[in-house]
Amino acid sequence: MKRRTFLQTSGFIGSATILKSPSLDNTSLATEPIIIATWKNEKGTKSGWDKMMQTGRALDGVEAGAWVPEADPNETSVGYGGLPDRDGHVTLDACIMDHLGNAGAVTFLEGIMHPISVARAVMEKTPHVMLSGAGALKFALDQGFKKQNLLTPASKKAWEEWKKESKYKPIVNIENHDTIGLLGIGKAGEIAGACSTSGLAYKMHGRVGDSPIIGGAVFCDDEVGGACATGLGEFVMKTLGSFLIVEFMRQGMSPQKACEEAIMRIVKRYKYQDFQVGYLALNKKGEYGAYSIQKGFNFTITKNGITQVIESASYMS
Ligand code: SD4
Repeated sequence: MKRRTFLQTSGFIGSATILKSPSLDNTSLATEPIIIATWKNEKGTKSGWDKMMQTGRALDGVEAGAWVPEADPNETSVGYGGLPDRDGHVTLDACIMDHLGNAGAVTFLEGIMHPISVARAVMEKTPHVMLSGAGALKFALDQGFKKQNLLTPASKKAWEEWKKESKYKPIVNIENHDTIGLLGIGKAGEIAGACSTSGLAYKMHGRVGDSPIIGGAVFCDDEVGGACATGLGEFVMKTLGSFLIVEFMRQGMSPQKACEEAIMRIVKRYKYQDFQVGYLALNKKGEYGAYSIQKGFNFTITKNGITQVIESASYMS
């Protein structure tokens, strides 16, 4: 029996849809719609904004924002064109979370251009939060996603160059990595978040980073706000950064202060700082903040249809 048929006959789809169907009527209007993303992602936030203006929903906005780098062959950290692992496989991690606390994620997924939409399907159409590897691919295919080769000639060439030296050190280049993390506030004032990546270039086969981890790369709580992460995922995972930031904001910290405290948690606990982590936070008033370990982290905002790229403050000057 196909998994989809199983879910339908077992009643999972029906019950999941009822439980998870977002109703925007009961959220208090706190702010103007806004969409914010890690790195220089103007096309992503703009496209997410446009989608959000059509449907009103933050969840649609953050998903549509992620589609842009996922489909862009020149973005070497996300989806199509992503740099492969050390064995030449482009493996994808993504997650999404809505204002009701529903969440979906995929890890170690190969051959699907839009992992963010598979993550959303996991959230909306299964009783689970996360599907991985072959199981995630099977679910995606059952849902109608098409399998394709995501390793572009340029990324293959870069990998072949890398193989000549094959030094395995998980360097996250400070300027040139573009995992997309997004936070949005929709027309009813509700918050949602998403993240999509092909992970660290030349990682070990099977390595999964923070990007599909709810509470790691993304966390939202509609009473407080949301946070998302980029950079060396191992440190985001070990400190559960996005969850931590939302909890700091719950205690009254501004988004800026909360990002700073979460970065300091990493800096203090793991004494060395030769890697990058960047955090972005948005509270329900529409205030945002960002902070990173190294210089060079920036983020993009679209609000009132106007898009801006802003340089983040950082711990290392
Ligand atoms: C990871 N956090 O897989 C991701 C990498 C990243 O921009 O953010 N790259 O660890």
